[in-house]
Amino acid sequence: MTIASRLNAGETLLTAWSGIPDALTVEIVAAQGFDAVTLDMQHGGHHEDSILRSIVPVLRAAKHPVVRIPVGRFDMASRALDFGAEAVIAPMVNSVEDARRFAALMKYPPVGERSWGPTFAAPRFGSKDPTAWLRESNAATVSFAMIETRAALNVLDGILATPGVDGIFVGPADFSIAWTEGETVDATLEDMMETLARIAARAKVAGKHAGIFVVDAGMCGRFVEMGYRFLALGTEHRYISLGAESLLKTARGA
Ligand code: 3PY
Ligand code: MG
Repeated sequence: MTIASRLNAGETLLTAWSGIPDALTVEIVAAQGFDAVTLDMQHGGHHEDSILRSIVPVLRAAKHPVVRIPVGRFDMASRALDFGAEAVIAPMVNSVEDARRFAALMKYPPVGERSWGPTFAAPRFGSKDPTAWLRESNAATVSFAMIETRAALNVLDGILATPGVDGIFVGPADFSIAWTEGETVDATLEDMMETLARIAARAKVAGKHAGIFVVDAGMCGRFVEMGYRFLALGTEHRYISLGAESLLKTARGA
């Protein structure tokens, strides 16, 4: 099962979020109960080499590898796919032209302009037939355009209508900064929840997937109710600190 087929079947998937560019750390994260592991090149420390090496432990744990590329580096979307990523998240897609360029590098012709060379991806997924790979890749990979500014919100329907864009992914931290015009950063801001619900509803009407980064795990149910089906819970910093805190509490009898 690919991440695409599971999302198409209406499943709700939880992805871990990794910013530590180290395959051993990713191996530990991938062994937890997540459905996917997202390797973050935007704010996390992941880079080409760590992505190349970290996808292996994710696949070995039977999880879906996902990559968030840096802002505007749509060329990295093709590379992440060539390394074996099943989905790519592009941050700060603020115009239909951004969406078009992102989709172009995610999809092979005739949808896009992705160049041929699945050097690591095809062997990692056991494919020996290049034509089958060419035929199947566009449907088997998921492109998520991030909606996290007012500019993106204003052209949401255009982004959703862009061929090759399979879904949107909301960045609620940046969205809260935009929403409050720089007054605050609060990914749980009540004031913007109605708009986040509307974004998921518009994605559904357009037949596209909706994902979101979740800071407060207790809000997952609410986001699922809104229609979000790809939920990110991060990051290793939190996994480590929450684990240590819990152990210490137990040890000290609190
Ligand atoms: C945001 O909340 O702005 C994000 O980009 C989540 O990683
Ligand atoms: Mg963001």
